[in-house]
Amino acid sequence: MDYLTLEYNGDVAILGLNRPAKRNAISDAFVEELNSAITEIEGRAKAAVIHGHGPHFCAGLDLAEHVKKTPFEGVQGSRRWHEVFARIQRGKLPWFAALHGAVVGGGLELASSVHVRVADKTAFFALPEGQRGIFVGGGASARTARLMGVSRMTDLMLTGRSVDADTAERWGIVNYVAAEGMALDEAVKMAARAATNAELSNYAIIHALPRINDMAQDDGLWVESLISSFTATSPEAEARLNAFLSKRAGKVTNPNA
Ligand code: 1HE
Repeated sequence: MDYLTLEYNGDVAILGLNRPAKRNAISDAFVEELNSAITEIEGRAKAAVIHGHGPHFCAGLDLAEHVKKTPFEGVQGSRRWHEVFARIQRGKLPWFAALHGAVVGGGLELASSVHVRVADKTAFFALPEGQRGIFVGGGASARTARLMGVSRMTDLMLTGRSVDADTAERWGIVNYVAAEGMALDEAVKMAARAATNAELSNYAIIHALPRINDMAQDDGLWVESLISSFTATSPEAEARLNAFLSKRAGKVTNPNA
């Protein structure tokens, strides 16, 4: 692989963006490699973590490649990002991101397609598309706007400002802030825990929650009841429920204990 590293820690795939000289800027070939890596990971892992090599997570779209494209090539490129990132957001596995340094433009769009984001203290977030004379094209208007809200995203895009990790956590862009250099460790630990959940539950969590969030409430409740009964009647659910009832499974812990 030219642009990625891939290793496994038990059931967790650890996928590294590996074009540090260009700040992990994403070219067409990079997107295709990501697509192939997702296929491989889905065949082997139960959870995955994405992170960036070098000083930054990702500088977004490869602007040197983009500047040479026609408008139609640009649309096709954007649609390909949508297809490949959708395989992360609505694929087989829970995905976690470990973020540091610049998480900007398409880098933030990639991070927005995973399910749980951990940023270290060095991370900063921006959508500089307006300053570059373009618009978001890797899913930010649909995904990132749902994380931070349209008003905050409009502000980021119009002003071109960056926000730090603590602000990103307050805005809902990231779920956790870790000490400098610790985001990957934390994300791998969380992914390893998620990998021990029932596969069907993880699948329902990543597929049903965002869809139900987009539905009318009454429709969402109806869909929830069907998924709830479907998952509960699986043999794995029966085994896990009986394990708890016979005191063979862990209890829920008090975070302050
Ligand atoms: C790049 C890119 C890139 C760096 N495409 N080559 N994204 C942006 O507008 C962000 C543009 N990048 C930056 O603002 C900075 O590079 C960073 C803050 C991310 C990092 O700064 P720094 O000082 O660590 O690195 P650098 O010196 O700016 O860049 C190192 C090299 O990476 C340099 O190339 P070199 O040959 O001169 O060494 C840069 O040109 C190159 N580089 N970023 C191409 N993005 C599907 S739609 C998505 C729309 C978007 O993502 S728009 C936002 C694009």
